[in-house]
Amino acid sequence: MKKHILTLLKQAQGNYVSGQDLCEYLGVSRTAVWKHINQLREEGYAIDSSARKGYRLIDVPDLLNEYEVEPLLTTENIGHPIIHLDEVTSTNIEAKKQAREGIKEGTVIVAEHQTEGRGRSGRSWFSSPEWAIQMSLVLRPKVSPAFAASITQVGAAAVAKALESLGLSPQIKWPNDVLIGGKKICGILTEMSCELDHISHIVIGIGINVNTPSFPEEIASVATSVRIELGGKHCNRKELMAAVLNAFEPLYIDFLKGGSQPEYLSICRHLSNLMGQFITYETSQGIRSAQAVDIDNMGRLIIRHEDETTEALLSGEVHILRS
Ligand code: BT5
Repeated sequence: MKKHILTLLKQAQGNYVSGQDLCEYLGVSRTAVWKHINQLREEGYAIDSSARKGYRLIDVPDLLNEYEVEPLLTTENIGHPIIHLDEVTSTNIEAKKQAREGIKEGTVIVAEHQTEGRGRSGRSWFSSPEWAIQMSLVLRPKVSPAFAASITQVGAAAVAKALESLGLSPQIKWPNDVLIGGKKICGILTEMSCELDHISHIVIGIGINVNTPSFPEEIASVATSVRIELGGKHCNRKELMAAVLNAFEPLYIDFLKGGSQPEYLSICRHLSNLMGQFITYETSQGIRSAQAVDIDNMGRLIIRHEDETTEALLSGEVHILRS
């Protein structure tokens, strides 16, 4: 109901819509309309009311809710629905919980703030309330669990495409970072629940620093935001979130088809900051070094050792050693 009222007010483009028209169009009482208008006001929508003229939308809040983002989507599945939360420990934790309860594929959980944003291997993710995008996509791909790790690359490619549409030049650091000028603008945390041959669900958590003006000291030298990279220009978070989801869907369809040259891997190879670089990576025997030479069709990083043998890394923390 609130969604319909908002749509009608937006369509009026700043003009009044009479209470009577809203009631007739929606088939509800004046009291019901008034109740929903008040709820929208509580959520941050500035709505003027006049006994004679009706209701007029004056301003919309900068929120990543379904009313603001869904109309910008061109997708069939991804982002339908969007579940918007003010504050959550971690959108991945919430998405995993809801996925276990049977939520549909394509659902996106987005929060204005995370109190315990998570990175990989127990690391933490710094979220800046109302400045960043913190969202988790719930997917149920019918592919083998062994193939699923490369889904992180679908997310990275989608974010990179969306950032390119803003005129930025992102790079992708395998397996889960998107960088600009060597600094991290986005991190991705993929978590999977599966049996041996069957994926129950995958949650892809995407954190993007959008309008964050500065970062805590511990990450200030490694982190950046869209706003910083645009020279202080404010970025519309709703449009960026929609651009990521719109880019994600066709790349994900490619992933599901499992063809030999999927677009998301071409993007990840093309934008990779590791290709040809000497890197260090962690093994159970400690840190080792090798040269990164390719990303294969399963999204694995192919590295070449000094003795010319190659190895495929499925995931892990990689650092550039020297050019
Ligand atoms: C990641 O881990 O980069 C995955 C981050 C995923 C965050 C999203 S937000 C929505 C969803 N819900 C969650 O709880 N998580 C996901 P990793 O590769 O382990 O990198 C973590 C490291 O990145 C930290 O140890 C810091 O050094 C750095 N870092 C933390 N916050 C950052 C930020 N906002 N921007 C840039 N770097 C950051």
